[in-house]
Amino acid sequence: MARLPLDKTKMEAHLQGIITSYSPDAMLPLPDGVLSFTHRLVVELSRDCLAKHQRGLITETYLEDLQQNIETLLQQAGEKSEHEELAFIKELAEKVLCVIPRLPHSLDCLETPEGRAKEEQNGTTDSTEPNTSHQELPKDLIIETSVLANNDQGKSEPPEIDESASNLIRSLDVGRKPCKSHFETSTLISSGTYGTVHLVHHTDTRRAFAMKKIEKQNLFMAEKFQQAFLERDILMFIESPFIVNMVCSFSSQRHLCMIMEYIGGGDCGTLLKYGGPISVNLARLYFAELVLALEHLHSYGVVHRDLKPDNLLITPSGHIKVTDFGLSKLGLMRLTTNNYKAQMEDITKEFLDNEVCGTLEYIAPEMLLMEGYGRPIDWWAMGIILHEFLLGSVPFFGSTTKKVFNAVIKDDVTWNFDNKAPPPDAQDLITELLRKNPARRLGTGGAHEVKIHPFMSDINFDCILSQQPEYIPELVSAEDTSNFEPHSEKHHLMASDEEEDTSEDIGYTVFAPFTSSTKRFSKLCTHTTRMTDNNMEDPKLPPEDSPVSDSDMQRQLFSSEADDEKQRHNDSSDLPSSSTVPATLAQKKQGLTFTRTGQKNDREQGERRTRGSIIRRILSSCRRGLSRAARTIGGGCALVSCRRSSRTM
Ligand code: ISQ
Repeated sequence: MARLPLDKTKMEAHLQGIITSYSPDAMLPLPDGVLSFTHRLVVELSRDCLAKHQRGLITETYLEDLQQNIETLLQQAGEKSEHEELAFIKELAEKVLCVIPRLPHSLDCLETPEGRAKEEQNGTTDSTEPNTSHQELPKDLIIETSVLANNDQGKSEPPEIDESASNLIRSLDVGRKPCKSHFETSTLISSGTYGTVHLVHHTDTRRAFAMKKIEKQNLFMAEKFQQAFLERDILMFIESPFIVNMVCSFSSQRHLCMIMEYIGGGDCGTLLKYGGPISVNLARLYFAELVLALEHLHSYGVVHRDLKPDNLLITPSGHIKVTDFGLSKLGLMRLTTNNYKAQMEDITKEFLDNEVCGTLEYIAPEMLLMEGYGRPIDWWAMGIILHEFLLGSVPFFGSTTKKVFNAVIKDDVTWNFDNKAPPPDAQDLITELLRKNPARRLGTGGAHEVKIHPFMSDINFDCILSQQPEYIPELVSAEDTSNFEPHSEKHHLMASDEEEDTSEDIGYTVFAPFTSSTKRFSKLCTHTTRMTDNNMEDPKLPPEDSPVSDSDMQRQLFSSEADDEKQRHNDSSDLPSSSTVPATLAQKKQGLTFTRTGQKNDREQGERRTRGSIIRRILSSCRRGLSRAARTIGGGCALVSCRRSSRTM
């Protein structure tokens, strides 16, 4: 392919200038998750362009790709965000696009008298200096990387910002910005080293959501600080029916909080723990939905890095959504690589850091060996997950970390299970996904490799949501948490009370930009206003209604923006159909038979509704008691539980 006659020094200096001046690590994250994500991606694209240029790999096709990627990104950012900082991203994008000679903003124009005159008119003389006037933040909030690396032990800290800047940001916190008082904390759903996830209720509408809280105290290292913002940015930007939806994020006194849709069907980890392996058809469906989630994430350069059954939530209609992007990494987006064949090294060694993270049993060999890694590590995890779905256990295990490590690095998957063995095409798929060499692993060349595998031949990827899953979780209300692992009340109280008696707001200014909202949050506010204005319902009333009316709201909040995609995937409803109710998790646990009784269509008002609600609560509490008993009794469960207690690195 023809190389372009670009002035090497000029172009590289220009790109280097952009990377240095605009690096997300060198400034406070933008206070809008969508734009912050776009900002990161554009800088990553510049980084890649520079690296390719230095290696003499720039071709016309590559530049076309670059231009198309940036334009698509900007368009999507514009659709998802109404924030005025879009101008800042546009400015950055224009500077990157200067490297493409055919564009009006060619690099040369910066050096012509007209170009210079134009720059001077705009008040900028350095083409790569970010014009901070586009940002709400004062210029002194842009921090030097050195500030982030000033710790004695080599550990860096988030920046300190003076009182006046702090007051300025505080004064900008007006209007309908999300904050802690919008949500009331309820049951603890999960907890880990990262923090906790609680069921919460929106104060005005009483709608149920999930809130992930991360302790600010744990983020006083630049990498962790950036990681928390990256998780928010990914969730804010990425929209897919197979990825948990974000509503808003904010900073409370001691926590960074992310409000997401509540998905009450539990997670696949709990399902496997109590129910053992799942059927081949269900495994195929879950796996296929995961392939779509991964395809979407990878196309934006997002590598999840912690895929495991515990991070796969089951929706009320029995489909899968990926959650927990707390360890994710952002590389290069690949929206238009049809023409440009990325080199194998670009894919398999995209990240060269020596960070080994994730959950040991799911970590790919190349990461354990610190050889550089990339998107193939997610495909490796998919192989482990499919094995676990079908056999109830991971393929590489051991009683110590070292033994697991050695098994992952050296052992081959074995299939000596006789009658328990999965079908041959499933075995083949697992084997292909668990290739030790990432260059030879299925998926490394793109999700299509996995989609066309014979094990997937029954799956219609275009309307996967219209397939009826074999397992429909039982949910007695929209806020039923009994499908999740129970957490001790002591921990629950501690976790929800910890905010109470502190007047200190940790790192207010540096964490303030964490506050960000989506159009879903605006809808929630609009809904509140409408309810209050029209006096339709008392918004303070507890959610007496059936899960259906809550689900209507959920649909309004979570479906409309992804309508195109959902329609493509032909999702008729987020609720299971009332006709068939296959085995539930509770039934699997103890052979119980709880049937859903026409709740879906029962929309009558008044007394009947209140009565229904009380009955449901009684049923729910009975069920919780029985579930607990089931968990305590099951000896077999304990065995599986042992196998599933995985180590997060
Ligand atoms: C949404 N619903 C239930 C559980 C969750 C856990 C983590 C993130 C989002 C969630």
